Amino acid sequence: MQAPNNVLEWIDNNSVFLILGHKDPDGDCVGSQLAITRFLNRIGKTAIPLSKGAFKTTEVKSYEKFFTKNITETELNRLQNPVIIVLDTSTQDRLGEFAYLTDRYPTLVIDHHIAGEDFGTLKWEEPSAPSTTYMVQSIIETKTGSISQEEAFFVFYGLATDTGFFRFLEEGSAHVFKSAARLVDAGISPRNLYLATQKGQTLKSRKWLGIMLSNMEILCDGKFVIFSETMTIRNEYPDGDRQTDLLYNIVLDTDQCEAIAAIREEPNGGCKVSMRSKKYLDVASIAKSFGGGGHKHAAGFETKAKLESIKKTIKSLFEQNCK
Ligand SMILES: [Mn+2]
Repeated sequence: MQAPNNVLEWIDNNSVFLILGHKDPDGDCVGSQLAITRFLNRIGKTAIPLSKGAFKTTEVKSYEKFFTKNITETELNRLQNPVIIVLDTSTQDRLGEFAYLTDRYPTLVIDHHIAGEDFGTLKWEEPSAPSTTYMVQSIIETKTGSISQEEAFFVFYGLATDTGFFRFLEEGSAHVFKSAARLVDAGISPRNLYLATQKGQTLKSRKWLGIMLSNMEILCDGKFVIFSETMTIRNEYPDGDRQTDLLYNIVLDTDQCEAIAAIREEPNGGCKVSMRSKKYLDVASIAKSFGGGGHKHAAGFETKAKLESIKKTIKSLFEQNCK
């Protein structure tokens, strides 16, 4: 992939960058923010990665220390003509508390999702890219012909986490492996990087898995599964002890399972619902009907409904697809 000329020129023409990502960052968000920061520093530019977090998951926790969490008016005024690069989101409200900065300074948006929102002074959206870091890698390589080991680590981090360590890639993705090969050539160890993604996992999280698995409700001979997480469970198992992706995958990887819904009770009495599907069920359209959103295979929504009542609704939606 070749980074577009107008993106490269934008980087050439500016020297002070505020690097933003979405709130509740994931591995790709953190990886792309830190890779581009290191790269801009390497070519003699100032780059400040900003993020309020929350750095909840083990995947991102250890990178929290690299981010600036607050920037004062005085600090902003001291910067010489700053510009903004937004990574891994193309909607302004996903930026959380730093969104106001994009009303103030010219903004370049780089993302592999297409939101269709009119946002940013300049926008590079590439839905065919497997991760935002993949796009950042092409900027780095197009501009300098090489990538540093540290930059390569952060790029690989985003690529590996967004592709489930390459498991989600389909036919025609040889170019992704070629890019990854260049990162390994730059000196990174995929094994060490995998261990880094698991850092901070607790034995208690395995007990949480056990509780969630023993409480799961199986519908349509295992085609659909519903998890319920009450406040009682949540209070006992803090965020760092919840391994939701692992839970979903353990179940979705079985022969029978097509989709799961995980209902989580919230302190306000309502619920958050996350859904995943494997092949055909479009969970995004279900989420949309409740005012949420997402992709065909991963979507979610929030509701004021109580756990038992939303569970009943989802049960009947799933059962309509039993066949
Ligand atoms: Mn991403």
